[in-house]
Amino acid sequence: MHLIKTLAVSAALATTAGLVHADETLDAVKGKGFIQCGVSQGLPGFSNPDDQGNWTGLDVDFCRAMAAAVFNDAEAVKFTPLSAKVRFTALTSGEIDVLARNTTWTMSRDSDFGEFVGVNYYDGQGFMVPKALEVSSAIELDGAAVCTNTGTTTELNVADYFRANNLNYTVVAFEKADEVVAAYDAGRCDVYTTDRSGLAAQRTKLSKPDDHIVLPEIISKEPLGPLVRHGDSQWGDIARWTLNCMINAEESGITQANAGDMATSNDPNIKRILGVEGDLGGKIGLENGFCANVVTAVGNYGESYDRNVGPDTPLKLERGVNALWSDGGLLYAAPQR
Ligand SMILES: N[C@@H](CCC(=O)N[C@@H](CS)C(=O)NCC(=O)O)C(=O)O
Repeated sequence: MHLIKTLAVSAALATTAGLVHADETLDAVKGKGFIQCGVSQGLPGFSNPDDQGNWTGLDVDFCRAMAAAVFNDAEAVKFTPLSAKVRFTALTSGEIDVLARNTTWTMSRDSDFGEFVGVNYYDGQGFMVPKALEVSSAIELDGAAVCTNTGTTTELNVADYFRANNLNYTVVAFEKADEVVAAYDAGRCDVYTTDRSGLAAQRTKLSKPDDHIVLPEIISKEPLGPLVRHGDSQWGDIARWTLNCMINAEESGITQANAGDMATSNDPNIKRILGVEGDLGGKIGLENGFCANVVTAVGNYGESYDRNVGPDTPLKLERGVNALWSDGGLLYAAPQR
């Protein structure tokens, strides 16, 4: 009797203590007709608005892919630009449904703020300096003024790096990324440090990009990926399998152009990925053809990579560790079966 009462009380407390989001994001999203996706305030290649407010980028494609998975409409998504500092509160408060914003998966974030569903870009932190500084290694940066963003792993890693190497430095930190770029461009600091993909992106905004070099050191692991709130495993599954779908599609040769034709393939794996066989979509509250809808609307992971950050874009990032495992990279999605 006592036990039953205690359980009833804790269930009531759990509800009032904010677990109200559990298992209801999909319903809420369907009710309003779109996904609210938290993105950066403007990071070319990842999430960046043009003059008309049209967003593009690898993270934006992930948001659109989720919209295609849920609504078969990649436009059924709205974007909330967030600074690094406020991004997690936006997720935990319910302001956004998913955060796809060059966010590093760490243990404390995974426990404090939400559930990371995978990695859409494997990165590491680097340093950019003006060529005029005549520095060729980070180890020569003793006494440097370092420009960076607040609320990031970047701040923490740079502190670790300088401490571990007995180097002194001063931080020049801003909440807005464009303020960091402006300060560095104006010579208010000697070094710009962030994820290497971020350096490639922000470099395009400098007044003379060719006057700067990225130093060889990679001082951290930055597995960047989307996350959802804790406590809603169905919504987490939808996000996770949207990402896995894009990676598995690339591995199986399914592209934006051929996704329709591939439905008639004899390959059972391709049939399952496209939902022509099996009921995998239904298991997570979606249509069985959710992945076909994703690839038709947005393309596979490699297509999104090439379009947004690859060698033919201003960021010029080689696939490197972001290649499929079968090509020697780290991208390895769990099977759709
Ligand atoms: N991956 C790191 C850094 C993320 C970060 O916020 N980087 C800055 C510098 S590249 C940024 O996204 N700026 C773009 C913006 O705030 O719009 C983290 O998760 O803490």
